Amino acid sequence: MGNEIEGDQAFRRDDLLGRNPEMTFGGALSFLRRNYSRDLSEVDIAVTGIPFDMATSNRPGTRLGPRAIRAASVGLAELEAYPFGFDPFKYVKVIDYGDCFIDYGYPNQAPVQIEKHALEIINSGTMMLSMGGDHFVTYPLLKAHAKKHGPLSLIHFDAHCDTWDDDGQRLDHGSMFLRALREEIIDPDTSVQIGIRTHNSETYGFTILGAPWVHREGVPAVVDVIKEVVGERNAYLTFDIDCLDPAFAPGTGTPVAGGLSTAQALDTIRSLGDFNIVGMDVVEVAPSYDISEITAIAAATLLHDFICLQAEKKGATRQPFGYI
Ligand SMILES: [Mn+2]
Repeated sequence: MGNEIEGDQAFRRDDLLGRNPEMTFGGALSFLRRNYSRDLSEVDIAVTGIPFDMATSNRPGTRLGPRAIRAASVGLAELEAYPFGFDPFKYVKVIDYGDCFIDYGYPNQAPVQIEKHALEIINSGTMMLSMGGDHFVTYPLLKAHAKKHGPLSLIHFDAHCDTWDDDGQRLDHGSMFLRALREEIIDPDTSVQIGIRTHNSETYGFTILGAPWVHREGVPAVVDVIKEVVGERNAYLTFDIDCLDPAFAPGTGTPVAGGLSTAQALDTIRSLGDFNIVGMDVVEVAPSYDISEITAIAAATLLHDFICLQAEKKGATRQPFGYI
């Protein structure tokens, strides 16, 4: 597995598995140093950026999220994965698929471009992990995934429920889950929203685990509820980085106090290995407001850990290092 090439694995490696030596401070920045490629044959997971932020209600800048997450991922691209204790790339073939092309002059075309980009990947049988972009991008991503898998359960981490009402036409990062519900591409009765701390007069049938509840009851209780509500169904995982407290994710457009810690979020994600999650995104990373890459590192780690869960499905087993 791998070969003896040193550096710039993003375009020099000739094997999708394994890792080669790389400078954390140099080299071409692909996600986790995986090969940049658009060849989906034999690929298990394609990671791709969706640099769209024209549906943002408050501070813009998430179009720069994918490149920041790629840069922050370098620290996770060496050593065995923690706390898993294995190299996920011995088990899963992962590529960096580059970014979805978005013409900023025609924002209304973006949903179609994003859905088409997603269908290219998932229709080949490859799992898609997306880096936003504002949270609106999840709407076309969900549409694409529902075309393949049927109506999906949503496992949704966020400070906001994103179910405010609109006219069905707006590009708005706060209304797309109500639209998705009305279009029956998600099923609220088997969906959970976690970390919410903004009021909405309607739940629309979602099970809502507010941030205060998560702090009081703890991560195992969160996982129990997800098990009960989502169960074995096909689910889509969407992680709005503003689910994390602004102390842990300052680099985002609509921060809200009182959120989850990065540790709570990672502990939760690391407990989702038994679910049938068909796709994932991490959205709303806005590097201009970030400090010392705090937010981008959290986003990169969430995606990295989800990849490790897929490696476990392919036979990798956790090798704990001390008490974990
Ligand atoms: Mn959101």
